[in-house]
Amino acid sequence: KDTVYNLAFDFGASSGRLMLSKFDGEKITIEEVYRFPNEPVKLGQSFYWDFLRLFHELKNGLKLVSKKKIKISSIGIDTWGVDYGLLDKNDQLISNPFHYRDKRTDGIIKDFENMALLEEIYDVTGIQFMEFNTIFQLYCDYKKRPELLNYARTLLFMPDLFNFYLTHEKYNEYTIASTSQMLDAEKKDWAIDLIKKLNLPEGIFQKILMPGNIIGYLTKEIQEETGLSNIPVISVGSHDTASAVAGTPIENGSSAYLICGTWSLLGVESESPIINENTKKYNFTNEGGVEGFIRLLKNINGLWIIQQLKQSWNLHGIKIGFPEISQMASKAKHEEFIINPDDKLFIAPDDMAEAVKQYCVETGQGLPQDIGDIARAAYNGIVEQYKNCLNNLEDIVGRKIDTIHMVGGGIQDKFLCKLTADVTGKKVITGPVEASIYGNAIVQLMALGYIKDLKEGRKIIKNSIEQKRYFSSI
Ligand code: LFR
Repeated sequence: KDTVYNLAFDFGASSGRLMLSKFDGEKITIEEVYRFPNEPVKLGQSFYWDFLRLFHELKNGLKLVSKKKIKISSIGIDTWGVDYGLLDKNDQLISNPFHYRDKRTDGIIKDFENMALLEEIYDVTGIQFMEFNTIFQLYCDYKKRPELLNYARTLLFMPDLFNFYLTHEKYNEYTIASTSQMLDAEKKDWAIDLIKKLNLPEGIFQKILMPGNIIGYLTKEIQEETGLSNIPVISVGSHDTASAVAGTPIENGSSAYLICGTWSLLGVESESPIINENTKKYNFTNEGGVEGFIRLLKNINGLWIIQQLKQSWNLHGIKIGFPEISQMASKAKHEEFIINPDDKLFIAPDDMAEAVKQYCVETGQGLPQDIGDIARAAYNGIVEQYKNCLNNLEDIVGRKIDTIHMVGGGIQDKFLCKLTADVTGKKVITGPVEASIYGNAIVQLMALGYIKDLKEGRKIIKNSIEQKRYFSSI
């Protein structure tokens, strides 16, 4: 069989990359073509994504591919959730998209005047309350910068925005749109009543497009600029987490997935939304998945804390990388320090190491003494969340979970994997590291008819990678 080549772009909170996926009929191998930093910009009091730079880097990646002179079958793009750009009547981008860590939504849920409406939002959307959800970002736009919404004719989430400037087609892809907290989880379409009740302009929302469809073809301008031909751009699970779940070789209903990146996303796949008192109490989310599945999961503040610890030590002149931090945490003098990663302190502190120390002191644990102690407090906090979250999940779905499939960049951290097995008491199976790339690629292959369905895609992924196992030794 001929090899099929697809391009998968995955934009993360700190970097983006373009991978070339090669499918030979049995296995998928992936090759990194281009990696670039994603450096958000503080401008005045606001925090933005540098969309123009990111689009520029996307084109740089495409130019590199075109030099390879291979026949590319399609392109798929996934990014982080919730953020969006607004276009005016001439399809011009009105403002740079805000970063979800921008502070304008701080306290918005607490201050929300209409409690009944909050209840309704959860009942209809089934989405975990987080202040950065699109619904609250738009509500801030409406309250603080109404002129912006007056000019807006189109709302596109980050992947939709890239897709639009590549193809001139406007859609809101289903999985990314679900992160907005404005989709009706049952209907898999816009919750128009909610949108009206919030006084948001319903006209800006686009047609929902399911993963696995062709969005359009590279425009003439992009073809000329990059040297590529009229390649189709495909709607993948364009929320990175949706692609990562699709790319996880889950085999049965007693397995959970745990995606370890900047965020930790822990959950199961469900045939339909589960929205009840339990999911509300535990604040679980029902995000849209590939093949119509629901991603019933909890969004946990994850390796962000470790990433920020590294940054804070590096800024203080301590040249230390992730492997050393992990190593020092595993050998910490004091193994018992622990933080609550969900505490507001850890969302966007100026200095994460100081934030961890402050938390430990304020909660009466004393002062962590060194890098090992501080890092250990963070690891303990993150893994404790995994444990609680699994308990809640078992409560919600009414069955035991015996295996956790850990995927994403974080699984290169063996201490994290082992600690997860130890603290949760579950079997941990790791791989792939590049789950979102694999998930992105198989949905393209499904759309093009090379792979039948998600199940077959996951078999191929399992066939293509090495998995590791960790067992609890406590
Ligand atoms: C992970 C992720 C999470 C989302 C967060 C913010 O990269 O997409 O799923 O909650 O980023 O968008």
